[in-house]
Parts: sequence; C-alpha cells; structure tokens
Amino acid sequence: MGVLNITPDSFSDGGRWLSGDKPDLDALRREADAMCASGARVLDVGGESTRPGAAPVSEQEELDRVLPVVEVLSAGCDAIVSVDTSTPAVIRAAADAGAGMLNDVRALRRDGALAAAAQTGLPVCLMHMQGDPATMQVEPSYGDVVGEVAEFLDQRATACRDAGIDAQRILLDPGFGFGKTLAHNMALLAGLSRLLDLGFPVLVGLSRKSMIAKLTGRDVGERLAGSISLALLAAERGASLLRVHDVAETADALRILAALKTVEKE
Ligand code: 7PJ
Repeated sequence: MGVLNITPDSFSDGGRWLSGDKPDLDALRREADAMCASGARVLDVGGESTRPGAAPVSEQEELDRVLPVVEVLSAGCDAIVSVDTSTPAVIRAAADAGAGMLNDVRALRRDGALAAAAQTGLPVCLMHMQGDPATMQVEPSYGDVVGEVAEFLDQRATACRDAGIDAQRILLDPGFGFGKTLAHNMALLAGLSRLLDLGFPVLVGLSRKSMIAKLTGRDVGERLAGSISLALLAAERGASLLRVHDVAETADALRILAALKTVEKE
C-alpha cells in the first residue's frame, strides 16, 4: 500500500502533492503510476494529517483534498484506491467516486462512520489509537499493550460485523506510533501473532515513523533502511499489507523474502 497524503502538514510528505490548496492531480497521477509499476496493489489517499498535534481539518476541506484524487486515481489505475478518513461524509463521497477500501485510524468510532462504511460495502481497515492525535504521544500508558490493542481491535471488528460489514472485508492494524512509546511499538511488532490470532488480515504502517528515529537517530528523509527493515520484519511475522512511502524499495525486500519462503516450504 503506497501512501499519498494530500495535506499541507503530514510528517513526511506534507505539502508535496498540493499546489496552493488544491491537489496537484498531474503529479499525483505520475506518482501513483510509479507506485503501481513498482508493485503497489493499494494506494492510500489521506486528507487529514494525524501527526501528533496536527491541526483539525474541516469536512469540506477534507472532501476538497481527497475526492478529486480518488476520482483521478480510481479511473486510470490498477490499484485499489483506499481512503484514509474518519469522516462519514468523506466515506460516502469517496465510495461514490470509486474508492475500493476505507482506512480509519479511529476504527470507525466517529458518529455515523460505522453506518456509512457498512453502506458502502467496501473493505475497512480498523486501526488502534490510544487517545486522539492532539495528545496521544503525551505519556501513552498500557498494562499489557498487545492484549489491550488486541481486545480493542476485536471489539471494533465485532461492532463492524454487527453493523453488517462482512468479516471477509475487515483488516486490523495495531497503529504503530498512535499513542505508543518505542517500547509499546516494539512489543506490538514482537507480538504481532497475537493480533493475527483474531482471524483477520493485519495491515501495518511503520514507514518513516519516529520509532525509527528513536532506534537510529535518523531524520525523516533518512529512514529508508529503517523503514524497509521494519516492513520486512512485519511481513515475516505475518502482516498482509504494508503501508509504505517507498514502494519500489519495499517491494524489492518483499521479493527476497518471498524467494526465501519458497525455499523453506520445499
Ligand atoms: C497509519 C495510517 C498507520 C493505518 C497513518 C503516516 C501517519 N493508517 N495512517 N496505519 N499511519 N491504517 O503517514 O505514517 O499506521 S498517518
């Protein structure tokens, strides 16, 4: 899953895909084509930055950022267009515009989001976050982080099924960096199998995240090696979908892992 943030303030590609306050559709089209040629199967389009302390975005702003991009990418691209949103109006409009998947860092907990998602019939990714983006990195705390994240995701998956979302259309995500310290993030990666035990495919987003800075001291533009390492470790531990900025490089790493797995199976 390649990341395309249509925001002025996302931590790694903020402002890159905007010209003024409008999405730069030509540049996005080129980047999307490059990601697909490199092996992306899903493109994740987001109009709200959820970095710690990010400014809230209005519904209209989010619609203006996301919809034209969904329209353009879903018309001319083999990849599924996923929309990273928590907003019911964006969920509905994105589905009408051709989106093929919904990705919600709030796990469809906003008023009306669950019903809106169910109505679309699209696959949904439910992510765990402790707190909200404004304050989530202020002393996050857990007793048993893996157990608590698993319990939350299990409850949200049940809520989705009760709302009429087919179990086969649900993905789960521990939400690396969303209300988590480095120790919490590493415990979740080490314990990924406990999330797989819930019976749903697991998506992970580790690309360029600040946990890499904590481990390697690297600035955001220098986290490729760290990102690929984490992607590979997550894939080995059973993650089904990797949300990444650097599609070509990650795809190379996955090809090598796949070749090793083939030999191990023989
Ligand atoms: C994630 C996400 C993640 C899912 C972001 C960034 C920060 N959605 N949206 N999982 N992270 N499902 O671009 O790294 O980890 S925004």
